Amino acid sequence: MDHAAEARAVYLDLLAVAPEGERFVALLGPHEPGFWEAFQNSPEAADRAPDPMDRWSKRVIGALATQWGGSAVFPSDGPPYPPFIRWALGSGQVWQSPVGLLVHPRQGLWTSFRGAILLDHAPLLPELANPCLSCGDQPCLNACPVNALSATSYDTDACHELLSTENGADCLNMGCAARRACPVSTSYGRKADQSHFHMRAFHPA
Ligand code: B12
Ligand code: SF4
Ligand code: SF4
Repeated sequence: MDHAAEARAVYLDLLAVAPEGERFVALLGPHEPGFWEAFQNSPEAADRAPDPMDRWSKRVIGALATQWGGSAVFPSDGPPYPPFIRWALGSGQVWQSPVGLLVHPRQGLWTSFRGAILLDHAPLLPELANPCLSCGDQPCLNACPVNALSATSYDTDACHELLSTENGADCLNMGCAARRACPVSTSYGRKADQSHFHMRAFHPA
């Protein structure tokens, strides 16, 4: 099996590969359908200890790293945080969208990373095109009710302020409206429950 297929077997998508010095970094994100159910049925989701999804990622990506002869790195290992954004932009398979967030042709603005694996070899991936270049209306730009997102900034105060009100229930329950507005996001099939889980981590009750 190739690396992309091995990742999918554990509900992860090999989203991008970038050079890192003499080595290569393989970036892994949730693969839907299947990721959310696999996580929900995991021992980490059941044990009620903190950070279940990070612990799921460490177990599953740690095992893949051993299988592939590499070493695993995780986005929340910090500060200082590992440069996931630089790696993603250096891959030629993920781009910065007009609202600042990263966009991937399979996941749209739902793009996110559960971890990465540093390798001595580069897994081959098919070439992909930046979806924003052929997106006429760019609906992500007008979706945030408080205009918190732009190409160069993210106003977290304005975002939290909205999430604290009734008008923020939509973002809190379904996930960020800008991320949802992207037509590529819509075709990815991410469950609202997963978005709610992350929004609650970002904006606790
Ligand atoms: C710290 C952090 C945050 C902090 C940022 C605090 C700040 N502004 O100072 C907070 C808690 C606010 C945050 C929030 C979110 N984050 Co964040 N965050 C990170 C993290 C762990 C480190 C970034 C960092 O400091 N790098 C070091 C500095 C030197 O580099 P930098 O490029 O200048 O970093 C800046 C950007 O990363 C930016 N940023 C961080 N998160 C987000 C989210 C958005 C929407 C935007 C526009 C910018 C942004 O803030 C950083 C500091 O200025 C990265 C993972 C990583 N290792 O990179 C994820 C990461 C950037 N976050 C991510 C996500 C998805 C989110 C959320 C959308 C998740 C959620 N729903 O809960 C939320 C935003 C809420 C929403 N509107 O939906 C994804 C981005 C994916 C993408 N498509 O672009 C990453 C890559 C994590 C991942 N596992 O995939 N995040
Ligand atoms: S809505 Fe269009 S412009 Fe915005 S991130 Fe999605 S594809 Fe790109
Ligand atoms: S979560 Fe809602 S308020 Fe926050 S940036 Fe996204 S659309 Fe705007």
